[in-house]
Amino acid sequence: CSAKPAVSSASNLSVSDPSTIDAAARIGSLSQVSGVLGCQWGDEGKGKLVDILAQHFDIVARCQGGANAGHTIYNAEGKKFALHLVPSGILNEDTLCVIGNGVVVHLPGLFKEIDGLESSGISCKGRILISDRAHLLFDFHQQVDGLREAELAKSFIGTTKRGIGPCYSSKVIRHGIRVGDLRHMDSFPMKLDDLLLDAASRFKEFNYSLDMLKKEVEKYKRYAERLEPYIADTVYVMNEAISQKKNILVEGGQATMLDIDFGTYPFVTSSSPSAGGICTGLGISPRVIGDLIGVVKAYTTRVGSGPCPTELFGQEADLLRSAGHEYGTTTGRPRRCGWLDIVALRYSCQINGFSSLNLTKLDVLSDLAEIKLGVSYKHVDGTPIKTFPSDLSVLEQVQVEYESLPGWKSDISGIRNYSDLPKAARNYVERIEELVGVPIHYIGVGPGRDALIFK
Ligand code: 2SA
Ligand code: GDP
Ligand code: MG
Repeated sequence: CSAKPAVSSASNLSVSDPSTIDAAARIGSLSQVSGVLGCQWGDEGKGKLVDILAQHFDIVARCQGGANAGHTIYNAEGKKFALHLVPSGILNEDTLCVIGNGVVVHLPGLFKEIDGLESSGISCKGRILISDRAHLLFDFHQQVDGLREAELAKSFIGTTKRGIGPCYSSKVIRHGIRVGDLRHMDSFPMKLDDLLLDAASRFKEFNYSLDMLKKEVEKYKRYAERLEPYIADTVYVMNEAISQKKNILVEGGQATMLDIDFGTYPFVTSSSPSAGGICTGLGISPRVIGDLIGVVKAYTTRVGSGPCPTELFGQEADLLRSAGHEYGTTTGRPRRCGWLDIVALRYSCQINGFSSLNLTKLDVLSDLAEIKLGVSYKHVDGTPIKTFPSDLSVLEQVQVEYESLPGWKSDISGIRNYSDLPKAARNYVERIEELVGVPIHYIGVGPGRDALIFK
């Protein structure tokens, strides 16, 4: 598979230095079905890359997660958009956005997002399709998320309280209500009643009344009408698009280290943000997936609880947080910050088989005299650890061995050609490539659409 032939609309990404790869050539060589996935604990800047690449893809599809995601993107005029459920392809008017079966959909949130986009002049009608197989996330799921976090007390997960875990629980226990069920409003009240009674029997703080059910049913009757034009059998849509040689870009939410299977369980999300989630969340074969781009921040951030071996504290962490504006896009929570963790990155590359990486926020490190890379882990007794530990008690106590590299101490945010980066910055990029064995093809030097170096 090869993506759409070279792309004239890449003019805002044009590159003049012949020693640097042409943006159009780089993007044009991507496979017909490609994916952008997070390598770390989320917020790597996936949305920005998806928005840039979307100009060259017919479809951008979300396959997992829900409104816990927060993808910040800027349009050509520099206007900021924070997307949660709507795929980051929405700013490109020729791109169709698909919300796949693996996503959990909170309709009040989705409509709010659509209304916000439409009031900014972004048309959504006919440009967003939602799988009839996707599960509905209700307000009560959000309430249960909060109750469960409170119950966990000190060992809380630090969820976004967007109801993600409870909704996937309803799905997995085969109790969930799907988007397609909105076409059968006769049986909807009974199904919702079952779910609410279940929550009430589990949490004494959950106040359930018939009045509550009635109000919710009335609300969903209206939503069902409004949603109808958006509902589709997206498995069919995706597979038809593939056979018609349309180009599809899959946008991952969260990231590999938050994966329900491969992340730092139980401090993870409840979906599969790694490569496997593309197939289960969209109903497409692994045989059609070509390029997978891993997005990795030049340092580490994590929001919520759980181990983060290279975490920094005090002034060092504050410096990164303020330089990188590291606050949650959905909840505004301050993100924990640390050095880039090569052990976790290597593990992430192994699981996903990335064909290339996008190193983001390199500009954020510009003021530092010295930059560290966490290159290996050791047990407290000094014995080396060869793999990324699944055992949290081991992970929480690992000793990280660091390699130190000189900083470049200059502003790189205006640079667009790789060869124009200071030598120390190129050394940092190339050392990461060497340590993980995956080429870095994209380097972020600012939040804007144009602030991307193609390598
Ligand atoms: P949840 O809500 O059940 O998925 O939370 C479980 C864990 O997954 C983490 N998680 C995230 N981590 C980083 N970014 C996310 N999206 C927002 C953003 C987060 C925000 O873009 O900034 O605004 O706070 C995201 N979504 C889930 C979460 O922190 C838990 O550790
Ligand atoms: P996502 O969830 O992976 O899409 O990332 P978020 O949008 O939650 O967080 C990434 C933040 O970094 C956003 O505010 C982006 O605008 C910003 N960003 C992305 N790439 C870069 C970059 O290369 N440099 C800088 N300074 N900011 C960036
Ligand atoms: Mg985010």
